[in-house]
Amino acid sequence: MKYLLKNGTVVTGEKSEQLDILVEGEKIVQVGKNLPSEEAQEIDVSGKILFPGFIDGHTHFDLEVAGTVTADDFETGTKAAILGGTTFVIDYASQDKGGHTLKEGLDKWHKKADDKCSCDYSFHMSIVEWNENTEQEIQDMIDHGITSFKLYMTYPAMIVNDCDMYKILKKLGKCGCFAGVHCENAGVIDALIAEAKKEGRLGPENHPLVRPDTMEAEAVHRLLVIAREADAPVMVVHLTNKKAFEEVMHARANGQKVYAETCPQYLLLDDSVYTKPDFQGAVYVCAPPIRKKEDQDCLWEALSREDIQTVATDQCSFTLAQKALGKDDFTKIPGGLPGVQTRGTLLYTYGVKEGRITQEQMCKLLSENPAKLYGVYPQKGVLAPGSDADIVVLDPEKESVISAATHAYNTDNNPFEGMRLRCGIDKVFLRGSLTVDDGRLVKEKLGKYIARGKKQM
Ligand code: DUC
Ligand code: ZN
Ligand code: ZN
Repeated sequence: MKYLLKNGTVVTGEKSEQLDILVEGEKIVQVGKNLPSEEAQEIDVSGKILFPGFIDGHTHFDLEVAGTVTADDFETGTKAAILGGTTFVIDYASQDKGGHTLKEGLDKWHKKADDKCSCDYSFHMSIVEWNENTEQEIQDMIDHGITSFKLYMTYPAMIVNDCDMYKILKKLGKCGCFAGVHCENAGVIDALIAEAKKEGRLGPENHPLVRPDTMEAEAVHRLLVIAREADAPVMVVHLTNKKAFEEVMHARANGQKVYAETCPQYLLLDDSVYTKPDFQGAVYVCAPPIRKKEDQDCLWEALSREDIQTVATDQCSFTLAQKALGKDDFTKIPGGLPGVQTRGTLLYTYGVKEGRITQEQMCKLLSENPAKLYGVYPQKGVLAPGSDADIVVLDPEKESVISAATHAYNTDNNPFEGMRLRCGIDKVFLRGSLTVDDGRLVKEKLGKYIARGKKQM
């Protein structure tokens, strides 16, 4: 199929220009002014803004958390993603503790995802322990196109000790790869949870109190000291607060290569959500927790200075019935929020339209930078000849209100419920196929596994 998208505003990380885009098969073949249509189907996109397909480098679909499984799997989750303009997700696959291989973990995640996805997909590999085979296994992952990894500094099933962390980071650094790290101080959080329980404080309003910003910042600091010793670049994933951000900036000032990711919930919500009545605070339970207004301000400023490289979602959704598993004990509430459907429209509405970031910066945060970080640039992340025709046609005039009654997730709650969107995703092309048209999903399950190269950032 050949399409000619006429007169849209084509955005890159550097500039926005009114141009035509010619798509043939899966690729963009030409970008320019007044391109002749020849036998291509012409689509008038004047007044629309064209972004490279958004890339979400942080999702959890079909993941077991706190004795239950996320409400959205790869099928429902990637439908929501593509409706929101995300054409490529990178989900976190995980090794199991107790002598299991990375390959076993990866095979498990392929089984969850293969043939079910409505957008393209890949995996980061979570490494939970080090043994004599880990170096070779990392190389095998890289050969399979898995070039980014994840380490957890919390959660009993995933936590890596400092010794293993050092060895893993050092190996990744030598390979030209890096790990995204979940930074929270597990030991102190356990102690704060024990105190809360002893005092009979069992409601969701206690969740942010037992996982304070200082304990995220401490873990970021420790990670960066270890990464320095290992001579390895790292990414702090889901960065939430000012103190943790200052640790990142401090390490950079010392010459370290540190990437940072944040998420819409940390930019747009504050910790008052945890005090909502009738157990509604449970909807917002995620780790790290949602922070304070001053932390939001810090994160927005960091985006505008380009000190944070990407905005991902940490999509990890549960129904209210699942959240109610923690009705009598907030530590049993499965942690996570849905987000893949509204990341782009929220960032455009509250970032670009409110003058906090430019649309070119939005393009870097959602498309160009993750493509470079995760080794798929310029196949993805840019609207240029030779690139995959992953194209988001955003309508800057459309208005809507986020609601669980209309969203595509398999959940009955939405953390952004009631928030106004001052734009809409009109069309999405996935490798040249029109998959979303007039805001509706018209083609499903065209997503394929994308083998990735090494970072280019
Ligand atoms: N945090 C969450 O809230 N859910 C899934 C994983 C994570 O790190
Ligand atoms: Zn995490
Ligand atoms: Zn996560």
